[in-house]
Amino acid sequence: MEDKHQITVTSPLLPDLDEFHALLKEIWESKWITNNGSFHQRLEQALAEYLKVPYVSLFTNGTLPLITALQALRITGEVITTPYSFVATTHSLWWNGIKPVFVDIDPSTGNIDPERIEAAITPKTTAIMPVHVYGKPCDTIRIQEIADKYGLKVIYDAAHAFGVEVNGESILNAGDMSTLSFHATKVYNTIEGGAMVMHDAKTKKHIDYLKNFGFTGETEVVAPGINSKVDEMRSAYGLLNLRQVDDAIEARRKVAVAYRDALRSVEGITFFDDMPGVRHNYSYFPVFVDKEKYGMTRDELYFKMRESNVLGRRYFYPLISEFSTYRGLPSANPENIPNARRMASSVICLPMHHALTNSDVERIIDTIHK
Ligand code: T4K
Repeated sequence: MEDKHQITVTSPLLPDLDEFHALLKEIWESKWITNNGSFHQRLEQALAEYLKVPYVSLFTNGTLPLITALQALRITGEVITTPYSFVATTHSLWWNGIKPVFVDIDPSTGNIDPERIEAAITPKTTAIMPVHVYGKPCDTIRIQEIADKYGLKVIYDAAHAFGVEVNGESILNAGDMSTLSFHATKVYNTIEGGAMVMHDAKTKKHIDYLKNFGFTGETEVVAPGINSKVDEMRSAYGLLNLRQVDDAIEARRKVAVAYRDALRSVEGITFFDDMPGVRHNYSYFPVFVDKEKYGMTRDELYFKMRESNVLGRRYFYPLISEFSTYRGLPSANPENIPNARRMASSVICLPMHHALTNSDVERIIDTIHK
């Protein structure tokens, strides 16, 4: 009988249960379960080494470091960002009372188009918040040039960019700060989790205060902080997952190669190729459907795939600028963001994770070939 099990867009990387159990036993015996425990400290250190960055501060998800980075840098007024992302990017601005200003994307990468940033700068602009969408690196050099020229801060939403390097250097070192998501659906996960990457010890200390209500000691609070402390169980889980993340990325790379080999000849289906000098993490595999050439709309293909139990996802449709909270903003005007609209209306992210089998990949490709 034909196997039609569900193939989901992703599947979490899970540590070995016996190894995790052994660490849980250690935590139980120590009776120290949260508040900067030893596993928490070890994970921050291990991540800084793995990611080739000077400092990492763990957070309980990928949204709170965005909100906290804006607080720490005292960003106000207007921030230039992309509509082509997960809604948390723009929400972090809204939670800080900042007005998002959407700038269109570069269709060759899906990332904010640096050449359109200057036109969106006003006297109220204080920062740029780009996103390395699907883990594809933004043009960080050009963005920094513009930021320096206008005296703006740059906070990268690097939720998708775990382990991504350009010419051997971590993409997370760009800008003033970068944030990561370690959600279950990401290349590297701590179930729920996230992190902020910063350049110096002073900032790391300040951020560590902010994620602990602003406490600097038992009786002193220096800022209106938040609670985003990661517990010992998730930290131990994260240490175990870090050991297998390279194998997971390699497994993902093989899936990407198989997709590209099979889909390059399909008229009306396009995708991104690897960028020279970049260590990709293959966090997502978006394909773009041209309805004239493919003979079917994106949604027709999407629902046809679902009928075969192949559950791709339309990340990022609708655009953030189309949600009710944001669509009244002047920069949400569809005429301002034609490339983002085109991408959002043509994208399907194919299933992409470490545990896909060859027959899964064949089944997925078949649904597109048919
Ligand atoms: N910035 C960017 C650019 C982001 O993409 C995100 C999050 C953030 C910031 C914020 O970071 P976090 O605060 O979330 O850490 C997912 C994730 O919830 C979200 O983390 C992610 N981006 C976003 C792009 O996707 P959903 O609602 O699409 O996930 P869900 O629950 O539908 O899961 C998708 C598939 O994954 C399921 O069909 C099966 C599989 N799955 C999922 C979970 C949760 C599993 O197999 N096991 C699981 O436990 O949002």
